[in-house]
Amino acid sequence: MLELYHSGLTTCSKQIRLVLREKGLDYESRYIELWNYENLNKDYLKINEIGVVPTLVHDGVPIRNSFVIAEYIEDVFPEPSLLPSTALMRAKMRLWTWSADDIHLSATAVTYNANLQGMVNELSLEDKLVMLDATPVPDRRARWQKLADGGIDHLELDTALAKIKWGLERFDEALEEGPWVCADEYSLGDIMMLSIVHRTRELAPEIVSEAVCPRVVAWRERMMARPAVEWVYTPGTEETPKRPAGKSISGIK
Ligand SMILES: N[C@@H](CCC(=O)N[C@@H](CS)C(=O)NCC(=O)O)C(=O)O
Repeated sequence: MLELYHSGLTTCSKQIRLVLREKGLDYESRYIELWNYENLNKDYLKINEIGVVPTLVHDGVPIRNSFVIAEYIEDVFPEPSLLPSTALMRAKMRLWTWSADDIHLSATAVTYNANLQGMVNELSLEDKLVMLDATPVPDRRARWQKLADGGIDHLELDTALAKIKWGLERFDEALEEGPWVCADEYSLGDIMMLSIVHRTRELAPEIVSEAVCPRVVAWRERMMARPAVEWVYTPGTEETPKRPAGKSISGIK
């Protein structure tokens, strides 16, 4: 049995939901509410020790990290293939599945600043301390600490946006052979990068533009026309709980 711990339309959850959808695989959906830090609950940390989504549990065994999960699914369920047929193209694909994770780290700083600062401000000092104490990975804890202390500074945000733009310019070059990142073979590289491009459009739409990365703009339209992509990226197609009214730490306890 496949169980997917995810949070619906968050960047890394969409990556794995799309791999599963493209493969036509059924799974038990286990929703993790990030809004109240359910991802930091002790039970969840037993299957994902860094406290993030997604986690795939296959016959009781947890696999974490979207980059790793995507390859695992491909290994165990090879049809239809999302792996290019030559070693060189597989190397290219992995450069972009890895780059998606790398660019995502920069996107996270911008997301925290845009969407989560206000929510952290709502927590009491006591709740902030509980949340920081429950965050297991030092650099993630430091980022939450910055929010608790009033915000991520401009230099860090500007650097993160510059890194995302630089990454998408490189991705634009990688699409030269098109229509997909591995020429005519649709692969995990396309799937993992789509959610990064999608998130960038929400955070900094000027980056995903004709002026900066025209091939990425056209590729994104091709991607969105795929039935599996349309299903995964449309809000409400997968049942998700209603978002709680405000940020709280009720999920940790
Ligand atoms: N791709 C990495 C990163 C996962 C990640 O950062 N997930 C975000 C959602 S896209 C998350 O769970 N954030 C919760 C938090 O930062 O507290 C992985 O799969 O381990």
